Amino acid sequence: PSTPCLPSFVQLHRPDDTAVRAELVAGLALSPPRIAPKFLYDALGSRLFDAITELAEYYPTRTEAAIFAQHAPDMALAVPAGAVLIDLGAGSCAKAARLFPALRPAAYVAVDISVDYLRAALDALQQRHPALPMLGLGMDFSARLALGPQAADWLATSGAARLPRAVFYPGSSIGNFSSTEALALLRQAHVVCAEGGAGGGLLIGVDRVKPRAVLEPAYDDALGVTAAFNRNLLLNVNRLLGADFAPQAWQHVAFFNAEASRIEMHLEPTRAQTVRWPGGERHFSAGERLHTENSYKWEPADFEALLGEAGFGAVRHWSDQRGWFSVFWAEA
Ligand code: AVI
Repeated sequence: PSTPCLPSFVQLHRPDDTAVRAELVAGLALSPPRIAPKFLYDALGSRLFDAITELAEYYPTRTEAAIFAQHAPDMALAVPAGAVLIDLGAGSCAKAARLFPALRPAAYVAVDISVDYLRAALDALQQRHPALPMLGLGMDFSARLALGPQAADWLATSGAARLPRAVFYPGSSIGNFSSTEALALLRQAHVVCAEGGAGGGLLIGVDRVKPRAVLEPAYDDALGVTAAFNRNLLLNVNRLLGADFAPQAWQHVAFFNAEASRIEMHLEPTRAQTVRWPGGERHFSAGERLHTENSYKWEPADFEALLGEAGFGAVRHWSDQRGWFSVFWAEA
């Protein structure tokens, strides 16, 4: 019997503390001020997001899961078997793992900002799939997506260098980028696919435009979990910057901006206040909002056009009965 694989791990360049502080200070100095949504995801923020996906109001996760469950056999006809499955923002790796039986990948690359988050998940997954080579790749692909030479070496050693690549980007995480940023990321994903063997492509989940009455509660739930998720960003900024945000003095604001086709999340101070950190401060007048996230909602035709602009070819499209969410396979 062959020896079971052990997952490999590579951590690429991580922004240092000075760069992170500089990014936060620059965002706070803007008018209106903004903090990038990646700062929502410290350890507690990631748990709060997991809780959001369980909420009755938050339809995207379960709608996408139902699309994958229903159409996996059809997807398996489009996505080449024996590909390298490259999972962007893998987290617990659960979504990709559910697709292993249908897609039968030859190797699995789980990409997340930190390999520390991936370690336990990949170790457990490797136990369940002992013969599947697995790599945990730590990088902030929201800044730039490229696998890099260490991952290329690992693919070569695993005999996977010339296999087709299926980049997997579920959850409508692409919606947290503006169309310009999304296009840049999709172009980079296209390069990653094109560097593998023929037949590769991108399997991506995208949330769609729908009535405000459905969208807004999904981002402002009755239990206040999304409010806690949003306000927790202030605690993360306090830790990273040494700032003194008082989360109880900020309220969660979320609404659908129909003109821009996006949910906007903001934090609004309930009273005028000055926030201080070593070497700086920012005065907020009452009601002066801190913008923390956009979540773009796409019409399928517009998203298909974006895929084409990014260099992808033929596109397959699956949706749910209500037309709330879309999954696309776009050939490289
Ligand atoms: C991760 N991302 C796709 C979520 C979304 O729906 O935009 C983040 C989120 N923000 C508030 N609720 C969920």
